[in-house]
Amino acid sequence: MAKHDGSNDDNPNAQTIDKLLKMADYYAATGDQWRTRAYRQAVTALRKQTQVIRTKQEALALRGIGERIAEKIQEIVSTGRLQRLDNAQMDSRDKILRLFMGIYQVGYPTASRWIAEGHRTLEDLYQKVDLNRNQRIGIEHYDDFQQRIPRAEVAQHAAIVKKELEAADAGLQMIIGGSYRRGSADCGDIDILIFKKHAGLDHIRTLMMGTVIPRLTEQGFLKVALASSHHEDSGSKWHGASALQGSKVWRRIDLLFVPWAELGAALIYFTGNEYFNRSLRLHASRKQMRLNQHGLYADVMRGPGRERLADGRLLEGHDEKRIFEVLGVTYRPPEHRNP
Ligand code: DCP
Ligand code: MG
Ligand code: MN
Repeated sequence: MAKHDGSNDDNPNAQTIDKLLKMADYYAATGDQWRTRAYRQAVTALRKQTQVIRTKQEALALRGIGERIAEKIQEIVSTGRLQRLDNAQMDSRDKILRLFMGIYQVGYPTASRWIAEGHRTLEDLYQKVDLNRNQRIGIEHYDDFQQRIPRAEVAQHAAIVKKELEAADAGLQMIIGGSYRRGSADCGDIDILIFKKHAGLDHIRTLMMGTVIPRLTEQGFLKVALASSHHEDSGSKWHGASALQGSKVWRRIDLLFVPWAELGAALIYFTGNEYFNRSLRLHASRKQMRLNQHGLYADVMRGPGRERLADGRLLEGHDEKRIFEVLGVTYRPPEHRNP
């Protein structure tokens, strides 16, 4: 019924043609016009054949097929595969994986599931996948969130936060943490610790959620709140996005509410980097201590399966330098915490 449309189903070399066309597409996508044309020419030559072309010699005998492609034809017929094509497809899967994992809060499991479901572009995901709100915002602001933030701009965002902290309660204080505190010239996001002398978490949370964050939102600085991926964070962290007046670029901003008693441990945790934190925690556990973002503890009780039964006795939480001291580690200023 259908007219001949150039499809290869009835061609004895259909399998070979299919793989060579995929190679042509691959080279076209990489901008290699010379190889793209060579592969297309080889396909044209194969389509005219009424016999299966099995060997390099048979392929070379055809006009329009050179040495390298002739070898590939033999590889396809004898092994059923083409190594070079498998590699190219792996490369492109890798690229898509990286693209998808670049979406805020999207990790390997989700990204690879989307690829398995046949999605290849951010547009595909946006149109066809039942995304959660964070993922939708992550795609809408993909380029924004991928860009590093110049150090000076981090300071500008922080100054806006500081002004509202002071307006809400003269005692509220802040320190910019993360890569900024380590002295980076640019940052992936804006990390701010918020605390008040002698205040507990509830008091700070009430001021932040009741006053500071609503005000920063009303004035257009905070654009959106993003749900945390960790349940235990809820109540002590606020994740979202902010933008300077007149700028369309949204930045990722994390506000951490810190009890006065835990300031030192929170500073260590939120200053990082991740590897430095890991090495400090390892050091603590070797000394039968435990370090987390709330404090440094001794006599941690463990059950038969090494599961923690109790946090143990608090050794130090408030004083950052003192935590290093109790751990028996020479104090390292933030700029030297980049292992
Ligand atoms: N952190 C950690 N382990 C993680 C994630 C974070 O210990 N898996 C700590 C160390 C980080 C801090 O939290 O320094 C802030 O996290 P960020 O993801 O904001 O990382 P940085 O601020 O260090 O770097 P970036 O410039 O990419 O934001
Ligand atoms: Mg950061
Ligand atoms: Mn952060």
